[in-house]
Amino acid sequence: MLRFSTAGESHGEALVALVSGLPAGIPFDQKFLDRELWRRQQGYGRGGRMRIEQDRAHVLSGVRHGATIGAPIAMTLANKDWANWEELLPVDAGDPEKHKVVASPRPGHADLAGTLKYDFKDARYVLERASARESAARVACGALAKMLLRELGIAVASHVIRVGAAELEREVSWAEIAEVGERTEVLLACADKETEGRMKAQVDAALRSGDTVGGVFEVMVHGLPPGIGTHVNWDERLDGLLAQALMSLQAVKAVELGRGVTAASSAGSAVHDAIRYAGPDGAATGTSETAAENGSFTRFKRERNNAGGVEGGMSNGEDVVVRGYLKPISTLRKPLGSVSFATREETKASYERSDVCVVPAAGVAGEAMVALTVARLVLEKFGGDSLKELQRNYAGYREQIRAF
Ligand code: EPS
Repeated sequence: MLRFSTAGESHGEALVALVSGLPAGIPFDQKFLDRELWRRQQGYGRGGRMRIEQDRAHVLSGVRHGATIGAPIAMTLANKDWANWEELLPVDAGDPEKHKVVASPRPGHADLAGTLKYDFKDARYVLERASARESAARVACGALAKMLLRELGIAVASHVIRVGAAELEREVSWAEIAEVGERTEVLLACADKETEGRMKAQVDAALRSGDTVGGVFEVMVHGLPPGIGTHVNWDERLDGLLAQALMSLQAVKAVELGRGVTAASSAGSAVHDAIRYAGPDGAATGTSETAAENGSFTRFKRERNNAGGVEGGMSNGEDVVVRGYLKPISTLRKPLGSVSFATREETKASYERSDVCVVPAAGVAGEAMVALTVARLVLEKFGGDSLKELQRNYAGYREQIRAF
């Protein structure tokens, strides 16, 4: 089974990522891995921290001579900011005078519930691990999952479709979304430039007023065959697993698959995607971009994809489309009311350096979570200790569904 875990605090020495269950023989691509980490650090509205960090994954194990060897892959990502925190957050007791105590919990952050639960007097210990800095380690794990998926012709990309009140109002193609991931300068990672300008204005307004903004990112999986995930058990459904994967990201408060939200208020005929048959020679007759490109999967076609590529807890051969809705960052320059841990008096919530908008970064972390989820299910279905064995099994299944 593909498993991954992370360790590390936001201002500790390093983040640690551990991935096990990947087959041997996957070409390892350090440049790609570091570019994924770079992408997560971009975006208009990030705080001062991103000028300090330059994330790079240092692989300790599981990769030799440029390919995976089937053994667990351990990686570290150094926190450059550690140099400024070494004395404030040491592993040993250190000097209590130097501790940077977070004395009044921030509404919306993990501060209050975490201090109550772990019996701390200082929310610092909670926020250090609750911080979205942890998502950098997930992106490193997700990059490995993408390296596997691309050997099967499966790609994952994301873009931002809403920042505050500014929303993308037109359909965009897979090619446009994939292009967002290729950019060398990232503003708000929206496929549409005009919308991106309106999104920037939302961030500027929040910056001016000492506030923060949330938004929505969309992750797409392209080239996934039908039958990944299953309807037979609740905890093996692709839709449920994607929902958990995205909801587990810091600040994500809702997840939507395809047209899930508007479907709830629409007629069935307007929601479900009619099925067509392409004929015995299998020529793709669907008009949607996905049907044309994925024509080689089966002879059954769709002309739209309101389902977001998942029906009955399984992929159906169309692009998987899943969205993460982010609440605004909870650290506010104009803080909301809170209570001092020490005096129990009402006061303002603590403030420290933070971001104003992180939707593009969350989109990259979302890609990683989706890639890890899909890779896990692909490996469960097709197995294989080596990439070659996996590819053989995969080709056999493709032949089977093509002939159906
Ligand atoms: C975060 C607060 C900020 C963000 C951080 C998440 O960090 P700092 O307090 O050091 O300025 O920049 O995000 C990252 C460090 C990152 O790599 O994404 C928080 O409180 O969650």
